[in-house]
Order: sequence, then structure tokens, then C-alpha cells
Amino acid sequence: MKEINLLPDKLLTTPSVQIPDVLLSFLCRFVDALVTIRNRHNDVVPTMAQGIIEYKEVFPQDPVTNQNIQYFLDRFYMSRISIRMLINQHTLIFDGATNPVHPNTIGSIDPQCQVTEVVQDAFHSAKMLCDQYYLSSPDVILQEMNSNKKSQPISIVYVPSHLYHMLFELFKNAMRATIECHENSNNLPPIQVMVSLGGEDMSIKVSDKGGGVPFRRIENLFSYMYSTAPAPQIGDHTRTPLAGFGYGLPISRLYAKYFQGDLQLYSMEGYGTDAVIYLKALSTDSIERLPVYNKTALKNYKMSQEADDWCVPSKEPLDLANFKMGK
Ligand code: W6P
Repeated sequence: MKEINLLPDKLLTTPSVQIPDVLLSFLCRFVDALVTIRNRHNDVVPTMAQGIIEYKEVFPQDPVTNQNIQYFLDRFYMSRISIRMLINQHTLIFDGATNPVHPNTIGSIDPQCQVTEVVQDAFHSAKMLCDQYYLSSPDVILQEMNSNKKSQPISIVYVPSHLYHMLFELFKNAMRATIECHENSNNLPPIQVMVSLGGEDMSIKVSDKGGGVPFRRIENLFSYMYSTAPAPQIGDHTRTPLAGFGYGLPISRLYAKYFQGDLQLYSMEGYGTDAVIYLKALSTDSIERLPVYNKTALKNYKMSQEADDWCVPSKEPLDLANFKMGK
């Protein structure tokens, strides 16, 4: 429909090619319907989180349920990211106006997304939250290495809002760790950010000296079940806590994976944590990654109910675990 408007005016105004009013009004109603659908599903993430909280109030957490919830929600939220991306593209492209701040964007895609600008925006927002909550915040040291065009700022084709979401989450976690680890000291070690562009990858490393996380616990940071907890009731609970009570990390990793990237944590307990976002440098590699519902998917739900093929600590079959819980 947008492309029809690119035809010569004299052709567009011929009786045969002219777009009928009913079609134009249908297009408007379609955009309105999309906006309604998008709004209706705004709260899906906290609603599902509440469901898990309610489940945990009644049943103990077990590895099998955790694995199935993880598998389901990763795929469910990946579909959701994709559907909302499509809705956003349609509504942004059909509302006619271009974004005055970023005139080159196509819907939510910026063909020249300035990575360090998004890093600074996300850091600034996290810093404000951190200052509000803890009355202080660490500084940032930002470096970049553009191996393709030395001395030029790094830019990629990307959805800036997705990049912002991931970085904001990493900064909140890095700041919280830094502050809680250096409670009794008056100078906080800065958060270091390295942005690097190669021939295949564009990588962003966020490093904190917040004392790190034991290796055994890293996986739990991405678990929907283990990282769901009711918001803390202590202190000022009109404000949301800085980090650690939500789905920030698993969903940030999905944003990275959505365009064939990834998000990984490398932690050294006792020292600090490096969080790395890997994105594709080339738009030709940034293909949408979507789940498929088939027999393999079905098998994934059944598989975890069989006995583990490694001894100590063994993962027990579901029926045995249930038996032990007295059901
Ligand atoms: C931590 C835990 C964490 C998660 C994500 C990013 C950074 C950090 N630092 O200590």
C-alpha cells in the first residue's frame, strides 16, 4: 500500500488505479485494531510472572518444571517480540509521520544505529534510577574499537529500542552489584564498556567490579522460575528495586537472539562480572529467529521427565520427585 503511492500522480488519479475510500478507511481501522491488540497485551510479562509466583506458593520449585517453563517462555516471548515488532513496523510506517529526531528510521529500524549513543542513553537512565535508590552511582568508562573504519563511530542496522532495553538491564545489574559490594567505601569502581565492531560481530562488553556471582548461580539469573520473586516489601516500596526482581535478563537475551545474536555472562566470584552482548555486524546476517511448533518441540517437554544420564547430583524423574513430595 505504501508503494502504490510511489507511482506517478497522473497514473494514481486514473479511475482504474484510484484507491477507493472504503479501502483507505479500512486501512485506518486496521491500524486502530493493531494498536488495540498491542495495548491489550502490554502486561503479558508481569501477568505470566504473577502466575509463576502463585504456582510457587502452592508447589515447590523443581528442576523439571523449571526446564519446561524456561523452554515454553523463551519461545513464547520470542514469538511475542516478533509479533510486536511487526505491529510496530506497521503502525509506525502507516501513521505517515517521520520521527523528527531520527529521520532515517524505517519504522523502529535505524539503518545507522549509533551504538555508543544508545550505550550513553541507557547508562544515563540506569544512573538516574540508581541515584534515586542508593543516593550514589558508579561512573562509566566507554571505549570503542571499529576495526572496519578506524576512528569512525560504530554504527549498525538495528532496532535502537531493543539495544536500549538490553543495555539498560545490564547497567542496572552492574550498578546494583557495584554499590552493594562497595557499601562501606566512598569511591565506587567505574563500569567499563567496550564496543567493538569486526567483520562478523558487533560486541558490547559491560564490566563491573561488583564482586561477581558463583558460576553455579549464573544459569539461575536467566531462569524465569528461579528469578521470579514478589517485589521486596522492605524500605520504599513505592519505587521499583534497581535490579533482580524481574525478567530483565532472560528477555534481554531473547532480544539479542532475535536477530541471531546472544547475551552471555562471564563472572569471577570475588571480583566482578563481564556481560557481553553479541550482535551481527551485517544486516544480511540479522535474520529473525523464530520458534517452530513441531514434534521436536513436543519432545522437549517430554524429555526432561526421563532420568538423567549422569550420576551425582542426579536429576530424578518427575514421578519419583512427586512421590517424594508426598503426592
Ligand atoms: C553482577 C550480576 C550481573 C548480571 C548482569 C550483568 C551484570 C552483573 N553483575 O554481579
